[in-house]
Amino acid sequence: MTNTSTGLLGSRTRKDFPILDQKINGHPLIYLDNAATSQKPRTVVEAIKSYYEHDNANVHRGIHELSNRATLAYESARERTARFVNARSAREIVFTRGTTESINLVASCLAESILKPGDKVLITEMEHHSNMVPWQLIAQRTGAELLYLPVEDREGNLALDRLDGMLTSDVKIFSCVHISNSLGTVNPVKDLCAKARSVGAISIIDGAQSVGHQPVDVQDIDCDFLAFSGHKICGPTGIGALYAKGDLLDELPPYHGGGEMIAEVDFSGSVYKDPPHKFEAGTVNMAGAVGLAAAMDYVDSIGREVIWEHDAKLADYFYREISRFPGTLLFGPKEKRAGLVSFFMEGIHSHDIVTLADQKGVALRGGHHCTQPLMKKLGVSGTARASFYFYNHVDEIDRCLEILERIQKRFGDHG
Ligand code: 7TS
Repeated sequence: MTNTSTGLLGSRTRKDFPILDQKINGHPLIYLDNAATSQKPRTVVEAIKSYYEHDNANVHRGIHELSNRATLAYESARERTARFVNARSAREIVFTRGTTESINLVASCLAESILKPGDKVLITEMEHHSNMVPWQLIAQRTGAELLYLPVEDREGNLALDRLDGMLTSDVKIFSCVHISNSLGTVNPVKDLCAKARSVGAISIIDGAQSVGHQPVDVQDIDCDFLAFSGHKICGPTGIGALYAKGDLLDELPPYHGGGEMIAEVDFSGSVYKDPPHKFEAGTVNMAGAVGLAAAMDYVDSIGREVIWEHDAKLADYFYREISRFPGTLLFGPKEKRAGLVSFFMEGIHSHDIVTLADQKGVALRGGHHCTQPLMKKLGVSGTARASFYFYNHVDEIDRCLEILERIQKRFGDHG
């Protein structure tokens, strides 16, 4: 593969990521575990440092200069986040700890307000545990039934021909991953949300793997809720968001009770603030929000169309090359995949692949990727996964493939 198209972006952005410039086990680090978490550019680290060095105070509570600055920084980050996903208003953005908390929040609040025994919640077999276990808990709590739209085969497509039969008027909630973290499947979320709407179901999209990798427009997708994490899009850990369409948040009960989410408290009860603050109890993650906004500025300065094209090219190349290895099973779509590839080498446990690759400086991920039921259905205990981001260079992919080939020859059943 030529170096030009996919090499330039990798070379241009690398200097912004000091962490990438190091040796692991005596070899240059090749970081291909971006689906788990991305690395952070200097601008994000600097923004957080500057916040703590100049502006830190608790938001909303204090009427003093630092508190005002902290409040402004926090609320500006909310505006920035709204723009990042093209929400109509910052009122539609609740800050959370990340995708997991966003989904738990919406699941818990919706359960209380709309679910009754016999209602159905439809998710898919390719959900990350964080979009599965909360619904299992909700089903137990409410007596609602949890249904799973099947995944057809190793190519990782949803059985869309089954959707109409499953999406009946009893389905009150439909929740689906945008991009699968273990398969690389890109689901047709706009169509899926339209179908959900047609039976009156609320739609929720898990955007953990999509928002930092391609343009995501909540108005275009027309979902009711979208969840995502900051740390996968160059931002810090411990911050993420839940987008909620229009005034949907007005109809939900609070999630956590505590300071910051109330307008007035009495011994007999409390009056809550308006959304989104009603859903942000306790001291919020100001520094995280500042870092998240800096991350969004950084990612958009590159352009998510460009990132998408770059990641997809690397993934296509990796997929094509590794498919030539004997005894190696590939997961996820052959075409139109996101920037990651999952694979299984006969005779080698995925954890051993990761450990052996690490000895040569390559960071991969192995295991069930928090999609254990899916792995079981596809007949493996886990896979090894290489996941890419814009700072990866095609030379790194070549080096990784070379190392994997050696591992496969030495330890695989077909070596
Ligand atoms: N949904 C998807 C699709 C994910 O990929 C992940 C994390 C989550 C939800 C949870 O995000 P969190 O930030 O709340 O933890 N995925 C992975 C992964 O693939 N490897 O490590 C974490």
